[in-house]
Amino acid sequence: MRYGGQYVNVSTRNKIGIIEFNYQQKLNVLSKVFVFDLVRAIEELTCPQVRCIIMRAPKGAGVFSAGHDIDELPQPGCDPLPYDDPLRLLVRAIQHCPKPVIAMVEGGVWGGAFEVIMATDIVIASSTATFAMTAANLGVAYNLAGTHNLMRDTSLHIIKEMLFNATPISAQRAEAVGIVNHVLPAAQLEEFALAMAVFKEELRVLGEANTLNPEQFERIHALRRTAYASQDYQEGLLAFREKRKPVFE
Ligand code: LCV
Repeated sequence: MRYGGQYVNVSTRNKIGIIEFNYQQKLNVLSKVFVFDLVRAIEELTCPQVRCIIMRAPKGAGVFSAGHDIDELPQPGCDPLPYDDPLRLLVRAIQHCPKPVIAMVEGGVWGGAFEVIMATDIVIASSTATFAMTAANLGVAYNLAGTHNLMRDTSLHIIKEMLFNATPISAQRAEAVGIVNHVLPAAQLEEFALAMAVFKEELRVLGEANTLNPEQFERIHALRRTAYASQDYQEGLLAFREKRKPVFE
């Protein structure tokens, strides 16, 4: 049984659905077109014949995903990362998928892609994988819903360190702090991930039990709009395109 869109290769093996990224030409950045194919693949694999879903980059990938497509980031002054932003759509599709989703990680995981793998149920990484939250390099705060998810899913100290430093941590460090379930040599990754297939909806609903009140939400959103309207955000985008370190005010 094979599905697939232009940017994903989807197959099934022993009742396990495998979504392999096919967007290396842009380092698997979470562009609208790529996310559309990923979400559709998850929907198509949410069927009786499939017990569990694995998401992966191609074998040997140096970059699992370079995160949000910076070319598609909101322009200054408009609401940052609205509800229907591709990154938000993909995270919700994974969280709401009734099948267990395993992230099988080789290569670097950057920015929004880190939240994507944290939205999955189990993370298995090769020993050379790395994980980085790099919003600070663009002069912005990571998006509100994403930060809330990460604070719920990871140690607050670790998330603060990753957000403040905006530099990659190793697979070994990620395993030690509970971000990654297992670290294996790349050659053993596929066999291990396939062997691990697993109840989910109850844990998802309970995990979302704590909420923000409207005033708290508005206050945080006002702060975020300030960041996105800032000169630093402009400088962050420009520095990235000019391949130089940003000089923030
Ligand atoms: C568009 C890209 C990207 C990219 N978008 O190859 O976390 S938040 O809040 O910031 C959130 C909004 C978010 O997720 O933002 C994105 C966070 N991602 C990053 O900070 C990763 C940025 N990319 C890199 O650091 C490097 O590209 C890595 C280390 C991933 C790969 O380095 P490498 O030397 O192998 P290049 O840097 O040369 O990139 C190859 C091409 O991909 C583009 C990049 O601009 C370059 O394009 P050109 O060949 O046209 O110069 N590219 C890389 N990442 N996220 N485009």
